[in-house]
Parts: sequence; structure tokens; C-alpha cells
Amino acid sequence: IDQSARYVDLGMNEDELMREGNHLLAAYRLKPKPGYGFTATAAHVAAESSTGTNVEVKTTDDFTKKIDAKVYFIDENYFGEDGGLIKIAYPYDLFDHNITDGRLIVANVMTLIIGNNQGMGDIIGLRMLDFWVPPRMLALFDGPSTTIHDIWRAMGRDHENGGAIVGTIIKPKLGLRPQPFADACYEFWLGGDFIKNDEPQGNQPFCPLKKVIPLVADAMKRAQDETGEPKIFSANITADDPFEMIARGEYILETFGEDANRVLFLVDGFVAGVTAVSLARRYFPNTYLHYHRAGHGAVTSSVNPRGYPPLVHCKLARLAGASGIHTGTMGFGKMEGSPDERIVEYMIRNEEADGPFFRQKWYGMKPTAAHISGGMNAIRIPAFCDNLGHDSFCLTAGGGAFGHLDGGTAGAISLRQAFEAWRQGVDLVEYAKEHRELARAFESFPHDADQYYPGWRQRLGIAA
Ligand code: RUB
Ligand code: MG
Repeated sequence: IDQSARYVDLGMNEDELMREGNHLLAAYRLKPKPGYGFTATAAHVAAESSTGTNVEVKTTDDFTKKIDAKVYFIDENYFGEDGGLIKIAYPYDLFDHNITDGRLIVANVMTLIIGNNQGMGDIIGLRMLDFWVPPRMLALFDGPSTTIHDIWRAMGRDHENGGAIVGTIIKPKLGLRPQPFADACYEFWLGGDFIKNDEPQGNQPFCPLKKVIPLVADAMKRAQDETGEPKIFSANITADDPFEMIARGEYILETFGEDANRVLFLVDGFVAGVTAVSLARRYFPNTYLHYHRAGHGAVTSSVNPRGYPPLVHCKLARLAGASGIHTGTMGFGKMEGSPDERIVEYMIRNEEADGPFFRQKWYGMKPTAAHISGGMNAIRIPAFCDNLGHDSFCLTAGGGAFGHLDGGTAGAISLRQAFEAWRQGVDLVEYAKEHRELARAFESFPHDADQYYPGWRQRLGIAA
């Protein structure tokens, strides 16, 4: 049935909706299946995402209709072959609040605006491209508790803008026993700042958590003594069971003892879900919450006609309280991405930012930092920073550190040198002439060097 008489109201004005602030707004790219009308399908999306279903139900009363979501904008040809643009206004009263403290629930927001509508039988594609949260709702999400400013503080840096945090992911991804794992940490920390567990690392039989964590804590102490610099470790506490996550988190904080303020918790938030993120946010409010997003590509990939892009994912993560989240490498690393995805980083860090369809003001919600990871190394850093325009993020390079010909310490130093060169505005090859670890990074990653700095061999006097 065509429900557009009830669920479409093109007379609603977006500026007015934003001024009044009683609706959450969302923009979608919609492509109906052949044989289904565009407006009727758009109406079905609004119905399915709020008060309705595919038929009229007899239990609907006058009150029900007051909280219908409404399609307020339609442009059937906006994306050509890929479909049209619709915008939907969701009334505040649709959304679920905690019984314990009245706060809003990110999972419920997703259930409504990007839930059942994803499986509708009358669509080929329905991708949520952007959404806007009114101030009244923003005030009821947790948002981050700790931020990158806390890491900078814990590192003894300027807490306003402490600059790039040079990090790694211990590689191999799996297969190091406790001592080799801790040795790799020590080696990297001699040259770098930050280490994270790779996301599958937890409590495998060959590397029990209770064996490896004390060794890592000890490696941190030794590296701090040796270098005189505070070091940071992001420990994976992801599990199915919240009690398991708490057990891991408590054990880790206790074991690091006086260094516990330099420990972060990594939560694989896409696979474990927003409940896991929220648990870490609320149970460990003083510990930086590092949202890793393995699996997100199944939903966020730009070739996907459904799902949502990284911008939407990261925005939801800020609402849920992630201190930091992986934003991808924006086309400069090994994972899918494009340079214009820098808007994702602007959106989660700034007080106000433009999404593709809505300008979001955050009304003081704390920022979420970008974790730049996936195929990065010293050679790729300047182009990445040029595109983003700053270096206030946490970089983790796994292969880019441990793949360095001279090992993890030299790998870490090469990453630092790449940031120094960028900050000073010095060409990377020029800088490499005076900085051996960086020069060796060119030799370690020759394909990247050829791509970004053709002619580097001659300039550095290195035979092919
Ligand atoms: C990177 C790594 C990260 C993912 C994350 O290792 O292990 O978990 O790449 O990707 P390496 P994203 O530095 O060796 O590539 O940040 O895009 O979610
Ligand atoms: Mg990883």
C-alpha cells in the first residue's frame, strides 16, 4: 500500500525543524526495486522506521500519528543511476530512554533510523548518508569522558595540542608468546609513544592475558626509565560478556599500578556493539576508550548500496562516548578510503562541522580523536598530514614499524622523523639525508617510496 499520505509531508521546512529542535533528521540515498514507486517506498521507510509497518494496523490511534516519522524532502534523481535523496524527520518522542537515568540509547537510535529499514523487500538500496541530532537530544547522550587531551597530559605534553602520538600495533597479529610480545613492546617504546593490542589479541592459550600483561607493564617501566618519556598502552578488553570485559579491565589497571593512567582500553566496537562501548565508557570512565572498528567495511564500504558511511559510524561513536575511534587512512594507507573523508575527523573532533547534508553543532560534547591506522609508514605520513591539515591524532603503524629493515625501534624513530619533517615543512627525502632511520624507511618500503617520492634513490644515493 502507498502510505505517502500519512508519512510524507513535503511542506515541512528543514531550517524550521532545526530551529525548533524536536526532531532528529536523517538523509538517505534510496533506490527502490523495479515496480515500486519512489515516494511510496520513501513513505514505507519512514513508516518502518517509526510507527508503522507495511500495512495500516487497526490499533493505531490519534496519538500514534503524532509521532510518525515524516519524509520531508524527496529528489528522485539526485544520485542518477544510484537512486534518489530522501530526508526524514524523526520526532523526539520516538526515542527510548534508560529507566535508570533517563539518558538516550544509541542502540535504539540505530534500531529506528538504520534498523528494520535495511531489510525492506521493496528496496535495492537504502544508505543513510548523514544525520543531525538536536541539542535537546545531544544533552542526553553520554559522549566521551576522557579524550586525547588526557593522553597528552599523561605523556607530559601540552594538553591543548600535544601533537602526533606515534604508535604501533604489535605484529604479528597473532602468534607471539608473552615474552616475545613484551620484547616487541619494549623495542618500539624505545623510539615511539604508543602501543595497541592488535584487535584479535586477548587471552589465547599461547599468550595468556595474565602472563603477558605483567610483562608488558614491566616493559613499559623499563622503556620509561631508559628514555625518560611516559609511554602509552591500549589493551584490548573486548569480549561477549560484560563481566569478562570488567574482569580484564580491572586486572589490567591493577597490574599497571602507578602507570594505569597511561593505559587505554581497546574495544572492538563494531563487532561487539554499542553495548560493549557503553560498558567501557560507564564502568571505566577514567580510562580512555579506544574504539576499534574491525568489520565496519561490511557496512560502511562505499560500494555498499545499504548501510552507512564512516562519517555516520564515527558520529554514533562520539555519541556513545568513544574517546577515540579509527577513522581510516583516507586513501593514504592500505584500507579503502578517500581524501575527502577528512570530514569524518573534523566531525568528531570539532565543536561544529559540516557533514554532506547537515551541519552539526555539538554543544560542548567532548571530542573523539582519530586513530589513523592500516598500512601506514613513515613514507605515507606527509601526504596524509597535508590532506588532513594537522597532526593532532594518534597514528598506529604495525607493518610500518616492525616492517622497517632495522626493526621496531628504528621503525618508531622513522615515524617520528616523518612527523618532524612535515611540521618543519621540509621535503621528506631532504630530511632523510640527515636522518638515517627515515632513509632506511625508504629502503624498507620501496613501493611506497616510488609512488610518493619518485627519484628518491638517486637523491639518497642508494643503488637500485
Ligand atoms: C593496522 C591494523 C589495524 C587496521 C585498522 O595494521 O592492524 O587494526 O588496519 O584499520 P598495519 P582501520 O599498520 O600493519 O596495517 O583503522 O581502517 O579501521
Ligand atoms: Mg589491527
